[in-house]
Amino acid sequence: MRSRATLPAALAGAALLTGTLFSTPAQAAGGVTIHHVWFDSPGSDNRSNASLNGEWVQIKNTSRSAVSLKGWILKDAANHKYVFRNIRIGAGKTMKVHTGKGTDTASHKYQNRRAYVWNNTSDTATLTKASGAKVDSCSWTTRDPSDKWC
Ligand SMILES: [Ca+2]
Ligand SMILES: [Ca+2]
Repeated sequence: MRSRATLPAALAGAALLTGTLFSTPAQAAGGVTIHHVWFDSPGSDNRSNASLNGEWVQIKNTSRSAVSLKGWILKDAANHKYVFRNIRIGAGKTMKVHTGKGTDTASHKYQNRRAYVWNNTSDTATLTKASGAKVDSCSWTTRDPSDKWC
């Protein structure tokens, strides 16, 4: 029993060590993903600012170092774009990009829109670098509830 339990732990340790040894600077610089999307704002979509801000895309930096998001773009399938300012996302940190108006903080950004951007029926959120190079995307349909873990 005891020896069985130690084997997976040992393997996990080896995998962790391997990951550390073979991690390159290029890999450390990447790792920003679309983590969670709340595409159907809670309650009726009445276009109030609170409702607009109940619609958001959360990104996450899964790498071990901060990543500059300067000029990066978050867009929907219809090409409505949100361009990130000269900001960084810390290692392991998440950041929500809300649809409505608000004052940006480290972990909450606001598109300052007066209309919803993420379709409730189906849509795709795409994150690209300033160059247009795709970083990540996440799609959903009516099969998903009000949100999608990507
Ligand atoms: Ca929506
Ligand atoms: Ca709704």
